[in-house]
Amino acid sequence: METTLIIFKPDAVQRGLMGRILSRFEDKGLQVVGCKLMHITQDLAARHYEAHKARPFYNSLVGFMTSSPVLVLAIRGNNAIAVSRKMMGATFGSNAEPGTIRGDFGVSNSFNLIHGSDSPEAAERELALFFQPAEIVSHDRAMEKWVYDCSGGAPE
Ligand code: IDP
Ligand code: MG
Repeated sequence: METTLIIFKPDAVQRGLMGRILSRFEDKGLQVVGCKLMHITQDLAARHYEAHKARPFYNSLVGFMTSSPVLVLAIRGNNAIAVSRKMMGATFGSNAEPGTIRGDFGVSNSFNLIHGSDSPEAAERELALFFQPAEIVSHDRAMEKWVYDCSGGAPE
Protein backbone atom coordinates (compact mmCIF):
# COMPACT_ATOMS: atom_id res chain seq x y z
CA MET A 1 0.00 0.00 0.00
CA GLU A 2 1.25 3.48 -0.89
CA THR A 3 0.35 6.78 0.72
CA THR A 4 0.47 9.95 -1.35
CA LEU A 5 0.16 13.64 -0.59
CA ILE A 6 -2.76 15.33 -2.30
CA ILE A 7 -3.48 19.07 -2.05
CA PHE A 8 -6.74 20.63 -3.15
CA LYS A 9 -5.34 23.97 -4.23
CA PRO A 10 -6.88 27.39 -3.35
CA ASP A 11 -9.01 27.45 -6.52
CA ALA A 12 -10.64 24.11 -5.61
CA VAL A 13 -11.44 25.31 -2.08
CA GLN A 14 -12.68 28.75 -3.19
CA ARG A 15 -14.83 27.26 -5.95
CA GLY A 16 -16.54 24.88 -3.52
CA LEU A 17 -15.22 21.76 -5.25
CA MET A 18 -13.69 19.98 -2.25
CA GLY A 19 -16.54 17.52 -1.79
CA ARG A 20 -16.88 16.66 -5.45
CA ILE A 21 -13.16 16.09 -5.93
CA LEU A 22 -12.79 14.10 -2.71
CA SER A 23 -15.74 11.93 -3.77
CA ARG A 24 -13.74 10.81 -6.78
CA PHE A 25 -10.98 9.44 -4.54
CA GLU A 26 -13.51 7.71 -2.28
CA ASP A 27 -15.44 6.36 -5.26
CA LYS A 28 -12.21 4.91 -6.64
CA GLY A 29 -11.68 2.97 -3.41
CA LEU A 30 -8.75 5.01 -2.13
CA GLN A 31 -8.64 5.68 1.60
CA VAL A 32 -8.28 9.02 3.37
CA VAL A 33 -5.77 8.62 6.21
CA GLY A 34 -5.01 12.32 6.75
CA CYS A 35 -6.95 15.51 6.12
CA LYS A 36 -6.59 19.16 7.10
CA LEU A 37 -7.65 22.58 5.95
CA MET A 38 -4.73 24.95 6.25
CA HIS A 39 -3.17 28.14 4.99
CA ILE A 40 0.22 27.30 3.47
CA THR A 41 2.99 29.64 4.62
CA GLN A 42 5.51 31.15 2.23
CA ASP A 43 8.21 28.95 3.77
CA LEU A 44 6.23 25.74 3.41
CA ALA A 45 5.31 26.55 -0.21
CA ALA A 46 8.98 27.21 -0.96
CA ARG A 47 10.03 23.88 0.54
CA HIS A 48 7.24 22.00 -1.20
CA TYR A 49 8.07 23.46 -4.63
CA GLU A 50 11.87 23.74 -4.18
CA ALA A 51 12.45 21.71 -7.37
CA HIS A 52 10.71 24.46 -9.35
CA LYS A 53 12.69 27.37 -7.88
CA ALA A 54 14.37 28.28 -11.18
CA ARG A 55 11.19 28.07 -13.27
CA PRO A 56 9.63 31.30 -14.62
CA PHE A 57 6.28 30.48 -12.99
CA TYR A 58 7.78 29.82 -9.53
CA ASN A 59 6.86 33.17 -7.90
CA SER A 60 3.29 33.12 -9.15
CA LEU A 61 2.97 29.45 -8.13
CA VAL A 62 4.06 30.22 -4.56
CA GLY A 63 1.80 33.31 -4.56
CA PHE A 64 -1.15 31.20 -5.70
CA MET A 65 -0.56 28.39 -3.20
CA THR A 66 -0.33 30.85 -0.29
CA SER A 67 -3.23 33.07 -1.40
CA SER A 68 -6.08 31.19 0.30
CA PRO A 69 -6.59 27.95 2.28
CA VAL A 70 -5.94 24.52 0.82
CA LEU A 71 -7.19 21.06 1.82
CA VAL A 72 -4.27 18.71 2.39
CA LEU A 73 -4.87 14.96 2.26
CA ALA A 74 -2.94 11.76 2.80
CA ILE A 75 -4.47 9.19 0.47
CA ARG A 76 -3.69 5.47 0.70
CA GLY A 77 -4.18 2.54 -1.62
CA ASN A 78 -2.51 0.09 -3.96
CA ASN A 79 -0.40 2.18 -6.36
CA ALA A 80 -2.03 5.27 -4.84
CA ILE A 81 0.61 7.60 -6.30
CA ALA A 82 0.17 6.60 -9.96
CA VAL A 83 -3.59 6.07 -9.61
CA SER A 84 -4.01 9.57 -8.16
CA ARG A 85 -1.85 11.18 -10.84
CA LYS A 86 -3.94 9.51 -13.51
CA MET A 87 -7.14 10.75 -11.87
CA MET A 88 -5.70 14.30 -11.72
CA GLY A 89 -4.87 14.43 -15.42
CA ALA A 90 -2.26 16.47 -17.28
CA THR A 91 -0.80 19.55 -15.59
CA PHE A 92 -2.58 22.12 -17.76
CA GLY A 93 -6.35 22.28 -17.47
CA SER A 94 -6.49 23.36 -21.11
CA ASN A 95 -5.30 19.96 -22.34
CA ALA A 96 -6.14 17.60 -19.48
CA GLU A 97 -8.37 14.78 -20.68
CA PRO A 98 -12.09 14.84 -19.94
CA GLY A 99 -12.77 12.39 -17.14
CA THR A 100 -9.81 13.63 -15.14
CA ILE A 101 -10.13 16.13 -12.28
CA ARG A 102 -8.16 18.83 -14.11
CA GLY A 103 -9.91 18.00 -17.36
CA ASP A 104 -13.41 18.19 -15.90
CA PHE A 105 -13.20 21.09 -13.45
CA GLY A 106 -10.83 23.66 -14.93
CA VAL A 107 -9.36 25.24 -18.02
CA SER A 108 -6.47 27.25 -16.54
CA ASN A 109 -2.85 26.14 -16.81
CA SER A 110 -1.77 27.49 -13.43
CA PHE A 111 -5.01 27.29 -11.42
CA ASN A 112 -5.17 23.53 -11.88
CA LEU A 113 -7.04 22.54 -8.72
CA ILE A 114 -4.91 19.75 -7.33
CA HIS A 115 -1.41 18.59 -6.43
CA GLY A 116 -0.34 14.96 -6.13
CA SER A 117 3.07 13.49 -5.34
CA ASP A 118 4.74 12.13 -8.49
CA SER A 119 6.94 9.35 -7.01
CA PRO A 120 7.39 7.35 -3.80
CA GLU A 121 10.35 9.57 -2.87
CA ALA A 122 8.30 12.74 -3.43
CA ALA A 123 5.38 11.29 -1.46
CA GLU A 124 7.60 10.53 1.53
CA ARG A 125 9.18 13.99 1.46
CA GLU A 126 5.88 15.85 0.94
CA LEU A 127 3.91 13.88 3.54
CA ALA A 128 6.58 14.77 6.10
CA LEU A 129 6.30 18.45 5.16
CA PHE A 130 2.55 18.59 5.73
CA PHE A 131 1.73 15.96 8.36
CA GLN A 132 3.09 15.01 11.77
CA PRO A 133 3.31 11.20 12.06
CA ALA A 134 0.38 11.21 14.54
CA GLU A 135 -1.80 13.04 12.00
CA ILE A 136 -1.70 10.03 9.68
CA VAL A 137 -4.62 7.99 10.99
CA SER A 138 -4.24 4.43 9.73
CA HIS A 139 -7.41 2.44 10.17
CA ASP A 140 -9.14 -0.64 8.78
CA ARG A 141 -12.20 -0.18 6.62
CA ALA A 142 -14.96 -2.76 6.82
CA MET A 143 -15.36 -2.61 3.03
CA GLU A 144 -11.68 -3.27 2.29
CA LYS A 145 -12.26 -6.90 1.31
CA TRP A 146 -14.69 -5.70 -1.37
CA VAL A 147 -12.35 -3.01 -2.69
CA TYR A 148 -9.41 -5.39 -3.20
CA ASP A 149 -9.16 -9.09 -3.94
CA CYS A 150 -7.20 -10.30 -0.93
CA SER A 151 -7.66 -14.01 -1.64
CA GLY A 152 -3.97 -14.36 -2.53
CA GLY A 153 -2.79 -12.69 0.68
CA ALA A 154 -1.81 -9.32 -0.76
CA PRO A 155 -4.45 -6.87 -2.03
CA GLU A 156 -4.93 -7.19 -5.79
P1 IDP B 1 2.18 18.79 -11.71
O1 IDP B 1 1.42 19.57 -10.68
O2 IDP B 1 1.26 18.21 -12.76
O3 IDP B 1 3.10 17.76 -11.11
P2 IDP B 1 4.54 20.39 -12.24
O4 IDP B 1 5.26 20.45 -13.53
O5 IDP B 1 5.20 19.68 -11.12
O6 IDP B 1 3.07 19.83 -12.51
O7 IDP B 1 4.26 21.91 -11.81
C1 IDP B 1 3.83 22.23 -10.51
C2 IDP B 1 2.72 23.25 -10.61
O8 IDP B 1 3.26 24.47 -11.15
C3 IDP B 1 1.58 22.90 -11.55
O9 IDP B 1 0.63 22.05 -10.94
C4 IDP B 1 1.01 24.26 -11.90
O10 IDP B 1 0.19 24.75 -10.85
C5 IDP B 1 2.28 25.11 -11.97
N1 IDP B 1 2.81 25.20 -13.33
C6 IDP B 1 3.53 24.26 -13.99
N2 IDP B 1 3.89 24.68 -15.21
C7 IDP B 1 3.38 25.93 -15.33
C8 IDP B 1 3.41 26.90 -16.38
O11 IDP B 1 3.99 26.71 -17.45
N3 IDP B 1 2.75 28.07 -16.12
C9 IDP B 1 2.11 28.33 -14.95
N4 IDP B 1 2.08 27.45 -13.94
C10 IDP B 1 2.69 26.27 -14.12
MG1 MG C 1 4.86 17.99 -9.95
